[in-house]
Amino acid sequence: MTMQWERVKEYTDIIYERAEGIARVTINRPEVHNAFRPETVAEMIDAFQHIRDDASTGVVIMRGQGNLAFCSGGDQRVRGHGGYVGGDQIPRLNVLDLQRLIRQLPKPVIAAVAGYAIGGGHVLHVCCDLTIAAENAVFGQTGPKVGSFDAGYGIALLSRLVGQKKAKEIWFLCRQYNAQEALQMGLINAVVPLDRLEEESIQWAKEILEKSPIAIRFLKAAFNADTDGAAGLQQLAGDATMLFYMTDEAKEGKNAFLEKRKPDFGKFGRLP
Ligand code: S0N
Repeated sequence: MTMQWERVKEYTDIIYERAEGIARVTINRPEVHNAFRPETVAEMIDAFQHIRDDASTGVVIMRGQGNLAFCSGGDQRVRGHGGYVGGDQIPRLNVLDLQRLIRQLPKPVIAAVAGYAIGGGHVLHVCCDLTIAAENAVFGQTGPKVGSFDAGYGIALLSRLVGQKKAKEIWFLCRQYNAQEALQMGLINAVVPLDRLEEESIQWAKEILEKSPIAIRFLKAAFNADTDGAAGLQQLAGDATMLFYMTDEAKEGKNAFLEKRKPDFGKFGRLP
């Protein structure tokens, strides 16, 4: 499956490309197993915001550069007092903003995992809608080993995927799990040979692209709504409002206001 990837924007730490309705975001720091620093995350956020507004993109594939790692979490070399420190010297945990953006994006995000998805990198794949792993993939959390933890999505979503007992094992013992073990525990969707990871991810993306974008959008919001509480409901409700704005009934309200008359909602009837 040959794709003509077009670079959308130029970044330092990531590569953002698109082709045939698919956006591909690659963490490009292979020298540290694609660990993220604040600038990496800021660039990912910028790319995902662009993807949200880009009507030509329907599905995102997230991956790491090279075959050794999807992402190894926060760059421990720049972990300072209270967060990860970038060029502006401000300690941040801006990966939490990125996690929420992935959840809120009204388009599916597929994690294509080759090699390590570890620590904060593991939480990133957990936040993605689907995960396709190469046979060399390795999954796990390291927080208690390196003096950190992600008690947000890193706990809530992981528990939904694999159950509380398994999630506690993953966090308390900091073991590493291979792709087959991850598949068996419901952590990922599929395992393929490394040389088929790209092709398989694109195939899944294309199958999604054939489907109704609004149906997919509502399904993603609905899957996330109960886990994400009021923020999840806000996303689902916002989607409902978007659809409502497309109806003659909603337009009657706006037009009546602009025409300084009483709205006539009586003509629209009521469904059971
Ligand atoms: C992935 C591991 C197991 C791979 O081991 P392997 O194959 O032996 O390779 P290495 O030689 O270890 O690695 C190759 C080179 O890459 C560097 N490197 C790898 N990971 C990182 C990293 N995370 N930061 C900086 N550098 C990294 C190695 O140092 C090596 O470089 P050289 O050759 O120059 O020495 C193994 O690499 C490993 O265990 N890595 C660390 C994994 C880890 O602990 N990650 C951090 C976990 N924590 C988070 O991610 C926190 C995330 C976060 O932001 C957060 C979010 C919410 C709430 C809280 C937090 C929080 O910060 O606490």
